[in-house]
Amino acid sequence: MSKKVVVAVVGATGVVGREMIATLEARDFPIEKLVLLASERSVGEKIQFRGQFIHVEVLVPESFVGIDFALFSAGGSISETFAPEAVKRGAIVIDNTSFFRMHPDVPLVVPEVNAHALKTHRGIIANPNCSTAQMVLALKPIYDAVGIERVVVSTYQSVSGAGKDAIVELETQSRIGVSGGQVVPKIFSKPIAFNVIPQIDSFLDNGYTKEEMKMINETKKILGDDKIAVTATTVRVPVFIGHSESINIQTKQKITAHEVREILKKMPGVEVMDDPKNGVYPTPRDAAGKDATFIGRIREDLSIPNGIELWCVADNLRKGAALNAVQIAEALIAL
Ligand code: NAP
Ligand code: 3JM
Repeated sequence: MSKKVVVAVVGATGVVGREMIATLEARDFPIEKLVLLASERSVGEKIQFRGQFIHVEVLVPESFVGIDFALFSAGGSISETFAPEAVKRGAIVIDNTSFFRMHPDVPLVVPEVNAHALKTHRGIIANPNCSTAQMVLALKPIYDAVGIERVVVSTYQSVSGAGKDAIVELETQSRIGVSGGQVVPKIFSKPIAFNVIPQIDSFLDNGYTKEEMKMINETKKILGDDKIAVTATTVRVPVFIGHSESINIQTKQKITAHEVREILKKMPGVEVMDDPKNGVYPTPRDAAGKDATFIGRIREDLSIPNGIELWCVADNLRKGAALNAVQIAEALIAL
C-alpha cells in the first residue's frame, strides 16, 4: 500500500462510523486525509483520529469532491441519495446499509470469502448485514469441502446493531428494571432489558422479518449459489456488543465434527473455541472488541445423516460492519 488516499466516513458520529474511524487508525490504513460527515445535529462535534481532532461536517453532495473512498453507514435512505453523488464525483463507495446489497451490479463482499467479486464493481460495493458476515465465514470452508444443502440459523443479536439510541435504551431500561420501575420502549417494539425480542427490522407479508430475509438472500449471493436453502429467525437479546448464532448445516456429503473443526481452524478470520467440557466456547463478551469470528459447540446433528451444529459469535460492529468495510477498502487498494 504505497499510495495514500482521501477517505470520507458518512455517519461518522454513529456507532458504526466511530468504529470505522477507530479501525482505520488501528489498521494503519494509508490515509492522506479523513473527512467526517453526519447530519446537522452533529455540527460542532470533533472526533479524534491519530491524535488530532477532526470537525464533523454536514453531508452534502459536494462533500465527495476529491474523495477516493466513501464509507457509508447512515441508513439506507442516505445511501440511496448520496452514494450515487459520491460515485459521480469519482469516489468508490463501500456501503454498510442494505440499500444496494441485492443489486445485481453491486458486489456484496466478505473479503475472506469472495474477494474475487470486487473486480466487477462499478463504484459501489456493499458490505453485508452483520449477521450474514459472520455466518458466511463459518459456512464457506464447509461449502467448499462437502457442499451445503440447507442452513437453519437462529440469531441472538446485541442492541448495538440498532445504533447509538438502542444502546442508551438498554442502559436506561436496565437501571429502571432493577429498581422496579416501568419502562416505555422507543427503539425496540417491546422492553429489551431482561427480555428477548423475536423481531429485528420490520415484518414482511411472508411472516419473516426484513433482517431474516437479508440473511437468506445475502448468504446465497456471497456464496454464489442460489440453490442453498436458508431459513433464519433473528432475535434481539439484552447484550451490548456481539451477535451470536446457532447454525444448523445440512451438507451434501458427510463431514465429521472433527473435520469441521480442522477446516475452520484454517479459515482466515475464524478462531475455533471449542472445548466445551473445559468451559471453552465463545460468548459475546469474548468476541466484543475483537476482529475474529469465534466458533464453538461444533457437533454432528443427531437427527439427520449429514448435519452439523455450531455456535458462531462475532463483534457486530467489527466483522459485522466497520472491520469488513475497511478490509474491502484494503482489498480494493491491493487489486
Ligand atoms: P447510529 O448509531 O444511529 O448512527 C447513525 C449515523 O447516521 C449518525 O452518524 C447520524 O448522524 C447519521 N445520520 C443520520 N441521519 C443523517 C442525515 N440525514 N444526514 C447525514 N447523516 C445522518 O447508527 P449505526 O448503528 O451507526 O448504523 C448506521 C447505519 O449503518 C444503519 O442505519 C445501517 O444501515 C448500517 N448498519 C450496518 C450494519 C451492517 O451489518 N453492515 C450494522 C449496523 C448498521 P447524527 O449523529 O448527526 O444524527
Ligand atoms: C442494520 O435504513 C435504515 O434505517 C437502516 C436500517 C438498518 C440496516 C439496513 O437495512 O441497512 C439498521 C441496522 C442494517 C443492516 O445492516 O442491514
